[in-house]
Amino acid sequence: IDTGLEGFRYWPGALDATVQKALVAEVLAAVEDAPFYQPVTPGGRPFSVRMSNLGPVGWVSDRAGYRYQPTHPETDQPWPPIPPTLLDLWRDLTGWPEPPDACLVNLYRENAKMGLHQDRDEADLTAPVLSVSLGDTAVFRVGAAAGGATRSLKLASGDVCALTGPARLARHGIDRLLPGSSGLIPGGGRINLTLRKALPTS
Ligand code: MD3
Ligand code: FE
Repeated sequence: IDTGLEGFRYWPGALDATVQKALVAEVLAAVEDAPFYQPVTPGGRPFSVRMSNLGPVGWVSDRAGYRYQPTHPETDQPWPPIPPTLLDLWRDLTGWPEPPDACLVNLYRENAKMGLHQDRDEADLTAPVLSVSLGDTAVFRVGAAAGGATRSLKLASGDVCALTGPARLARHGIDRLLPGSSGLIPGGGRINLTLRKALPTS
């Protein structure tokens, strides 16, 4: 598919049903020690998406702002490690020389969405972001960093995309889910995994 955005790479159906099931089980087991929580924006508005993280650092948002930190904001424990399956996928699909140090786990239940935004909290904005969609199909919106028109694209379970080069600062968001489009996630909905390099390369 052509999103009209250079650097937006998309692999529909990259993960088959067996791999998707195993990945959901692996991620849900990992987040038993780092429960999903509901962050608030710096302005104090709760996100409709629930979040957790895996890896050396995780993305958090609260009254103090957006940042990456090594511990869960509610348990104060380190985030669980990123499963090897995801580290392999990052290496195979991005070819980036260093492994990711952050995996944000976004849980969308039926009415969750994510407003249009840019991802710019990472130290090195030349490193790619890799996104894995699991569960219900999402209506994803993406447009150029500079603004202007956006395009809508459906992200289904097992789809993977990488944001590299000029697409790295693209504006993007999730308008809505297609509820019940997949039975993959216990309790329903969608899990999105985003793998990133958040810390500066030392
Ligand atoms: C385009 N997550 O966590 S993933 C996010 O489905 C985020 O949960 C969405 O946006 C989700 O920040 C979208 C696809 C994605 C991720 C990062 C991007 C698209 C992107 C970074 C730059 C441009
Ligand atoms: Fe984003």
